Amino acid sequence: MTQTMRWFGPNDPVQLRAIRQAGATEVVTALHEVPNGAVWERDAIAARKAMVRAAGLDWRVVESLPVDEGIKTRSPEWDRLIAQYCQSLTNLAACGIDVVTYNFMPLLDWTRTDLGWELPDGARALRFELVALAAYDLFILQRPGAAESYDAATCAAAEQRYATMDEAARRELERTIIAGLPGSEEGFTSPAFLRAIETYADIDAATLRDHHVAFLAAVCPTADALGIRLVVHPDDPPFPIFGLPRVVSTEADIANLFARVPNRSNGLCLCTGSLGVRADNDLPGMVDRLGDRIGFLHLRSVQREPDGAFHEAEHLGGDAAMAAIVAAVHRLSVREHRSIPMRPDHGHQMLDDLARITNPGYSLLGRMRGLAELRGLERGLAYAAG
Ligand code: CS2
Ligand code: MN
Repeated sequence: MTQTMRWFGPNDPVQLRAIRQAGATEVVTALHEVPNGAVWERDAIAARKAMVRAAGLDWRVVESLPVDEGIKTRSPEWDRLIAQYCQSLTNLAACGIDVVTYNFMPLLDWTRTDLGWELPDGARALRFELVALAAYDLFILQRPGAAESYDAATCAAAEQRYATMDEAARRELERTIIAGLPGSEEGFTSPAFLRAIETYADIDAATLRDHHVAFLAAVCPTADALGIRLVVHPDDPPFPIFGLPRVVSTEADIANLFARVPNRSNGLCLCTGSLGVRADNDLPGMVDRLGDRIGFLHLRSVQREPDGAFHEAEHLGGDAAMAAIVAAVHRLSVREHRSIPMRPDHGHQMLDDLARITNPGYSLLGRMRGLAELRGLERGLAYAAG
């Protein structure tokens, strides 16, 4: 595997030098300052790449080139937005980028309800509780029809939870869920979020799948010609939230996408943390079966909890069978003679980072620990395999 770390650009509190010292050889990054949908200019890409190179690292994987909402909803702007997406791909290829990550989740990217959940050892993890999400949805957002999205027990627990929260806790929950986590392109206020949800009123899962296929059918020929792999990041969490469809949550979803758009450039960013929330996703099996489509790996683990909750576990702990996953990746790399870029996707906030301002999930020390463990695991498996 090619060891990378995510870097949020010049404003990231984690410096390139630190990423290099952590042992990564490349960063994955994006022009976060460019508004959604706008073209990434060649000069700007080249300048960012030069900055990364000057620090002794490389940049070959983009995370993410965001897909504008107008593409997901097939708005009248669709043709223009597709042309702009293709132009960005062309500019990226000219600067030596060969993998471009995106996701197709409506409105929200990854979603959590607690950004600083204390673990027994004092480190902090990201956590998702369905009951807390429902409390926000039902009683703070007050989304019409929200009650239909949850079973009776969850609604009752959410009502109780809401009643125990003071005003500050309610605002904090609202901020955590919709203000925009690092890497997501948009943040909302609750009224704006409600209006945005309305734009999906006529878009069910089947329609969103069609829109995803239409997007790929339009951009993959360009990506094929440029030698770029477009890799879709799965839904996080991998089920519908706020009544919005999510269509990249299971192996069947992903296999269906490859069947409908067979182009070579149509690929996957296999995120074990996102997919691993569902017990019915067989992660090592997905590496085996989807292998040649995998262009990028996000390696982390989650611990599933009762009542639809989960938290982010240590990279080699939790529910993801990480040794089996990395063993499958090793077999794939040998079979295809390639080194697949990977990154530790999130890490615990720990040690000196507990006292620092950090991007939730993206503090340095927890990711450095994760990267070191994953690197050691791969090295050991490769040695054992001869
Ligand atoms: C990332 C996602 O932080 C994360 O969980 O894996 O934000 C990812 O970058 C996007 O979904 C990809 O478009
Ligand atoms: Mn991920």
